[in-house]
Amino acid sequence: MIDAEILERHNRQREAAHRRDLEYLAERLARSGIALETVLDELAAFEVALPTWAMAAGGTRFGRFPVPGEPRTVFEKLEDAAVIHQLTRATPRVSPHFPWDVVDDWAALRAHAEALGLGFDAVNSNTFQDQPGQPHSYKLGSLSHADPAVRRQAIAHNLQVVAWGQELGSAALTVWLADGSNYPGQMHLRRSFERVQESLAEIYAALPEGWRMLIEYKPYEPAFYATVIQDWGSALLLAQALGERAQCLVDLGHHLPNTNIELIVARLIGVGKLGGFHFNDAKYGDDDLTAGSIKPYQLFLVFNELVDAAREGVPGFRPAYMIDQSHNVKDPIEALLQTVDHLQRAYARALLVDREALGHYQETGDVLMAERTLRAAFETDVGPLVAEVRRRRGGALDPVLAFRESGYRQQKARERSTPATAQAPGYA
Ligand code: PSV
Ligand code: MN
Repeated sequence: MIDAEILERHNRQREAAHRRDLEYLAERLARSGIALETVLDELAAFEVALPTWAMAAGGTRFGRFPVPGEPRTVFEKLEDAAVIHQLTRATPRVSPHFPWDVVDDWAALRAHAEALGLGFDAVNSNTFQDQPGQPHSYKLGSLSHADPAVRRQAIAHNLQVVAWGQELGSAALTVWLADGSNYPGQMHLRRSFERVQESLAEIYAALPEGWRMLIEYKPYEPAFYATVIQDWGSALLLAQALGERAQCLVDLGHHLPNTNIELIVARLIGVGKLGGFHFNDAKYGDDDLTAGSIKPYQLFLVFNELVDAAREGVPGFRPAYMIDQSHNVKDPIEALLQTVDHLQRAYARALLVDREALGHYQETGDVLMAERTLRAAFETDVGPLVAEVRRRRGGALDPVLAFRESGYRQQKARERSTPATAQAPGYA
């Protein structure tokens, strides 16, 4: 964790300027009939889970460039996650990925997290890589594999992941499959989907009380011709066939260019099947870039749908917010601090949308004014709002700068000897 003194000094030095910025914003919002305190309360409720797999440098299939002092174990990943939560006060949970995060002593891991003020979000299974010693290969699929023995192995892994998740106090299983085909004719398109459904049904039937299953979709990679759970339609078919506790997970990078993601979000909300998000951003495909770094307007429009649903009180609406990024060139901790800030800004802007006016313009067909209402919120500088929420909860006015001032990375570089591997870690 970062020394409380350093954090206090950081905030003290910026406090006067921050207060002036906030007062100006409060006055502007008041003119539009928006109460600052209401927005601050809503914004303070926003939480997003950190992915354990994004705490160390990611990589591409060409190489990986480790960051000095990056975490080597899940215990160290939690230490870094705790720093992110300390500075943002918005990331109280981490989402583990198995078997990457398997430990011998689950009670010790849970206690370690608790001591750091952290809990666990959805657990992720991995049937996209072969593990040492496993009898069957996932080269040609896992839950969809033509061979029932491979499917049984993949089902057993998912059940094992749920059991580990129970040890940690998690309540959701995220399933992402690399299953698919690289060439036409490789796989029976209809039957492979049926087999996934049957396999998922077995896992679903064994879910503990109170657990949800989140089904992720992805149009391509590593299967380049046809993935089995290709799109939100496929994920929705599965979720609907499985039952109430199965929902869809929207990973922002898992869409072909120009897909209208906010529309997908609206559709899933409409049928009660929006289970959660993997936030990131992309220019071309599954780029795993910092959320909001490429298409901030799209991120805002997604949050606009979320706020709209929350305000309306759509029954059963409680999406799990998670980050899924690969930090190939940025310091992972800094990138995550920046990500949380971007997410909070998108959310804050969505909170500022004048929904009554928007509804009126939609009803009366005033296209220009409807769009202008959205843009007015999007163009508001909400930086002071987000900073104020952090300050009130004991976080940093500027988390990235506070992190740099703390010297945490340099300290960890001395303490943790990083294995200088240039090996690609697989898909992120
Ligand atoms: C696949 O690209 C993915 O988005 C899935 O969520 C995986 O679990 C994650 O990345 C990490 O590999
Ligand atoms: Mn994902």
